[in-house]
Amino acid sequence: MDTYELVTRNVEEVVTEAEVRALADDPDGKRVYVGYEPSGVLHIGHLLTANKLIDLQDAGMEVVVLLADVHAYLNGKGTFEEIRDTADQMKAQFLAYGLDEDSTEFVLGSDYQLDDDYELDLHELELATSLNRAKRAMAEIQSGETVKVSHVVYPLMQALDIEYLDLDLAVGGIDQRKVHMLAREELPSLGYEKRPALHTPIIGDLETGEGKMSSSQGVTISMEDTAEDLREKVNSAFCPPTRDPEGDLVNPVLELFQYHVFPRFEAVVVERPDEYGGDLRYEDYEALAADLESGELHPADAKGALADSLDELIAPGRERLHELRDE
Ligand code: IYR
Repeated sequence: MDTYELVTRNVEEVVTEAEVRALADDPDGKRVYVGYEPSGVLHIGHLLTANKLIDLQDAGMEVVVLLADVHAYLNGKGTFEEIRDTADQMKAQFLAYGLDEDSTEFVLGSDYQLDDDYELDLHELELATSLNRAKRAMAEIQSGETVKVSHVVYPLMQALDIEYLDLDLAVGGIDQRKVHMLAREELPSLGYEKRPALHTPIIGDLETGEGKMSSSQGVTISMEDTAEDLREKVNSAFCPPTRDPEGDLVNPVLELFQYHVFPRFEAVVVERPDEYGGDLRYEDYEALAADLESGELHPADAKGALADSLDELIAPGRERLHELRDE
C-alpha cells in the first residue's frame, strides 16, 4: 500500500486531495491531531479515529492527541477537576490500545488555551464569525437542545487549536467537518495558513445500523466491555446478509470489521467445525463482505470472529483501566 493510500484508507472525506497528497509525499515529522473531550472510558468512536492515528504513525507522521478539557467544560461535561481526572485515564487507554508512545504527544487544552495570545486571537475570530455560522459548525457536536454562548465559542477554539498546536493535518469524525471548514475559511483572516483535514465515518448503531453508535444512546462497545459483554452485544447486532432496497449494505457488523478489525490485524480467521466447511481465513475486508453476501459465511460465524477480534483489541486497555481503578 502506498503512503497516500495508507493515510486515506477508510476515510469518508479528504479535504483536499491535493493537500493531503503533498503531505503523504513527505510524511516524516508532519504533525497530525485528533482532539477528544476527555471521558473516562474510550468507546468505539474514539477507537475509530485512533486507528487512523495509528495509520498516520505508520506513515511516519507525529501524532498529537489533544485532551480537550476546556472544550469538554464548555460543552457541559462536568467540573474542571472531574474532566482532568478522566483525561489521565483516557491517555492511558490510548497508549494501551496501540498508539506509539514515542511519537505521540498528549496535550491538555488548558495548557495553552488560557494564554493571552490565544484569548486575543479567539476574540478576533469571534468578531469575524457570524453567530449562525458558529452554531451550524457546532450542530453535530453539541449534545443538548439549548445552544449556550459556550457552544459558539467552542468551534472557534477548535479552529485555533490547529494553529496553536502547529499542525499539518486535522483528523476527526465526519461530525467535525463543519468546524474544520470554518477553520479553513477563517484562519487565513488571522494571517494563519489553512490546513487539510481527514474525516472518518461514524459507525451506525449496533442494533439498527442507523444513526450513530454512541455512548449516550443505544448500544456501544467500550474499553470496559468483558469478552462476554462483547459476545452478547455483537450477537444481537443487526447483520442482514443482503443489501437494502437502495442497494447499500447497511451492516454494523461489517462496519466493525472494516474500520476496526482489518486495519489492526493481518488476517481474520473464522473458526468453523469441519462439517460446516472448516475454518475460513480472510486477508481483507472485501473478501469477508463478499462471502457474507453470497451466503458462504454465515452471520453467526462472522459475529463470533468479530467478538473475538474486538476482545483482543480492547483487552490491554481494559486491563489498564482496572489497574488505574485499583490504584
Ligand atoms: N469537537 C471534538 C473535540 C475537540 C476536537 C478538536 I480536533 C479540538 O481542537 C478541540 C476539541 C469532539 O466532538 O469530541
